[in-house]
Amino acid sequence: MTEFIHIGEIFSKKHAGKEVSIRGWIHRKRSSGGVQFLVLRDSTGIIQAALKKENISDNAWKDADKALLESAVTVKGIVKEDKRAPGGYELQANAFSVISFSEPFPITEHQSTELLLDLRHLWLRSQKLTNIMKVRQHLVNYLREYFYSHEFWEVAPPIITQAGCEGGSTLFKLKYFGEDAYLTQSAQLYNEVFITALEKIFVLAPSFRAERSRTVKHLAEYWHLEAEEAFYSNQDNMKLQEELVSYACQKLAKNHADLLEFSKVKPERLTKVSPPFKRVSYDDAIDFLVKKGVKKKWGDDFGAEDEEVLTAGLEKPMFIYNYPKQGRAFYMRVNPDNPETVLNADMQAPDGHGELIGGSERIWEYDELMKRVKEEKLDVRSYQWYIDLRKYGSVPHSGFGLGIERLLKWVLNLDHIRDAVPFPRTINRVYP
Ligand code: NSS
Repeated sequence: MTEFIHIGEIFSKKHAGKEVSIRGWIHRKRSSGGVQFLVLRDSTGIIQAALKKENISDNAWKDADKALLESAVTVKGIVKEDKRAPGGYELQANAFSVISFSEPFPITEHQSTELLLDLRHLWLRSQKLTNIMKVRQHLVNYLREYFYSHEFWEVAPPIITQAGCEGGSTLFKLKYFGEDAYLTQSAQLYNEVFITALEKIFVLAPSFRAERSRTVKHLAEYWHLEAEEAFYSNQDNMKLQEELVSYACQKLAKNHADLLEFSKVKPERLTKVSPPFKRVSYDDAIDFLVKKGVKKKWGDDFGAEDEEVLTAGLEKPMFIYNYPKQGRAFYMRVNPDNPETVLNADMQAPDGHGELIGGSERIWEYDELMKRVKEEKLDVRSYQWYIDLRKYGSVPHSGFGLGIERLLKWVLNLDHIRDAVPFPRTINRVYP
């Protein structure tokens, strides 16, 4: 049995001058005289293999000649230091075989965005998307690590639900054995159940929004990292959020500068992300926009352009807190100091990358919640279990939801959120 090593290991020096076997895909190829140069790719990197006619069998030479880009192959050869080769090493092949020949690869250099999306199942292997997927895994890992090291329990709420959380207009409806149900928009209402058992919890799961808007920030299916914390105020909630996001940014900058730089992000940009983040009240944000000449009045929502003005040139995210009660979700606790507003906060990314987090203190008293459910004309039956929680040892609590793709879009400065997820679901795409 041949022992294969990963391409990445070759750059560790210890294999220099020795014979190794690798397997992967042909990334590029060219030939000159009696030598074929194959650039091979695996999950850990790329390396050039030089196949000299006199060093390999006739059949291997013919197969190498015939094999098109993206064919899966194995190569055995001697590792040679070579300053001219990318990465400083080259493989001088003495054996080559094809695992499977590729047909002509349909993606060549300059392709339209639409075609690349149609061929997403083939485009995912590109170095650009591979790198993004790697950063994504590290980012998620650090976010989880933060929670695990701060006494949070990871929970498993349902995806199919009858209790909409963020308003009816973006619910995906489905038939559940003859009953109406929805794909979840947020685990929040269930998260509020778990805190009476576990106090501090988090969940990472898909959320679904039937978003009609075609923007660079909206997906119909996204990965939602949500937390809920017993005995936390809105202030405590913001502190937790800024610590969480800073922790992940710092770790990425420290441990994965190579991946960041591959995506043209300077690690120092993320090193600067540390608590505290700027906190601006909704009232002050409106004043700020008005002073900048934007037509806004108290009670208006912030659109993408407003967010750009508010966050232009920031080095780290900021919070906007205490929004008008009108238009906010039914579960947000009313601000005792100004009942026209609620105790909530959104975390906005710099330079108009959009809202990273939405969070709030929750209504924890029965009568107040019942009043809001009725005001919003929600079907009490679907929410009875949620309202019930206020009857059995209810406590003040807060929580939030962070969109993983939004965070990754900002971290890597991506133009569009669809590249932060392998198979983007948007209003006009559910294939492949
Ligand atoms: O609607 S949110 O602002 N808030 C909630 O869903 C709360 N129920 C969460 C909670 O308190 N447990 O969404 C939270 C975040 C938001 O800040 C974005 O980062 C992300 O979820 N989000 C999205 N990402 C991608 N695409 C879409 N359509 C989207 N909608 C929200």
